[in-house]
Amino acid sequence: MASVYLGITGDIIHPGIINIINEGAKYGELIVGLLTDSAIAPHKRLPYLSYEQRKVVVENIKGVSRIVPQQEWSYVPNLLKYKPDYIIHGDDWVTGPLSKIRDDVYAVMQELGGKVIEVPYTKGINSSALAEQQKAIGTTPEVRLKTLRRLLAAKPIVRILEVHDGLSGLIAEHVSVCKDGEFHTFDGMWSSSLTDSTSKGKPDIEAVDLTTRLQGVTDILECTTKPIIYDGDTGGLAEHFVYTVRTLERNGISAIIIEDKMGLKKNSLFGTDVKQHLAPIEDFSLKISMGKQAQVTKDFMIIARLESLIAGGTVAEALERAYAYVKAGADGIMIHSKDKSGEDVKEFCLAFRGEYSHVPLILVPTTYNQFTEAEFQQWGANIIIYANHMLRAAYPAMVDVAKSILENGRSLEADPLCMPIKQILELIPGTK
Ligand code: SPV
Ligand code: MG
Repeated sequence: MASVYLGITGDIIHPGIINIINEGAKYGELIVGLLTDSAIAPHKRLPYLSYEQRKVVVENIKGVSRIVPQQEWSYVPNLLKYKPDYIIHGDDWVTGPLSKIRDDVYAVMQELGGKVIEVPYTKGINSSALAEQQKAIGTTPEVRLKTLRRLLAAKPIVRILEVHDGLSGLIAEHVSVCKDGEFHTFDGMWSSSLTDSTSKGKPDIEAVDLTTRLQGVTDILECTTKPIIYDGDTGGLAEHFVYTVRTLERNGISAIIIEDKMGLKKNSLFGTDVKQHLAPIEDFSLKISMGKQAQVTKDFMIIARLESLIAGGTVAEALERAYAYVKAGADGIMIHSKDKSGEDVKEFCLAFRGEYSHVPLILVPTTYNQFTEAEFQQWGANIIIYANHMLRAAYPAMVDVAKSILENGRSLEADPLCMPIKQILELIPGTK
């Protein structure tokens, strides 16, 4: 019997997919290459269902003979492995970002002496449009919370953008760029103490309390579905920190990052005249382990942030602390620095990776931003946080408009600097 290969995500099953399965089964034994999370995540949104859940759904569809994992975005490795007589695909790949994938499939099927079947795309329904509609419905705290760990398992680099209100949350949720045939999006959001306090006209000294900050986070939760990493400053007293952990978990926040500073906290990027004091290793380790014991879910992450390099310490000192914090239960390590060369962070990352190959490493490259995500990946980093850019972008734009109105005594000249009224009325998804 002839064999037919069909690669799918199998996350949202709709009539278009059933149609292609029915068509494929007419040609012979239908092998479904089910894309794994790590095959999908660098190119598209992470599926709602895990691989195992998707497998259960798809193997119960009439016409599917067997399921094999497709570990790569490209079909080629599986085509070479299973040597099907046919491969079937919707004709939506003729143009657009999938056309390169199509060319590769044609080349390999020719080599194998097989055929490519293209079925007309089912009009009016597709998984991406359904996923957009799903976004409008929102998500649950439980699903959102888990997503960060799933992303870490599925993607070499998890890309996080600072958000400080619903509007910036919408940007992190929806903005995408198509580059070299691939869609680039942000994977999640950073709730920054710096931008939360700055947007309230306050200094970044833990003066905005958790309850107030959570009001802002709630606005973000209401209009987004992506995971959130919360900037927990020092975490406060260990006895208070345990309550913070549970409050965040209840809200579906995926992780908190706490920094090992002591006394009045100042923002780490301030000038060198601000002396930062570090907490004793034992005290900070205890705070981490108390937080870990307090959490209710297994998915919430407590990430330890090292301020050694900010405080003028050495990479060796930072490493000593990092190892102690991992032993205390930290789910990840954020190394911070304001050195523009990035050399200290790189040295830290490479040494840390030598000791712990899997503990997530988080970087906040505000000052050493000449490096790309691909380079940070080579250093062994897993999460890159763009920690303050949405707020920093908004402020000068607003000042320019305010000045233009003052200079001209009217707002006509400021119009090109502003979003058109029509666009702002349509900005919020679902507005008609
Ligand atoms: C923040 O965004 O508030 C941070 C990161 O803590 S940094 O400002 O770089 O210290
Ligand atoms: Mg902060």
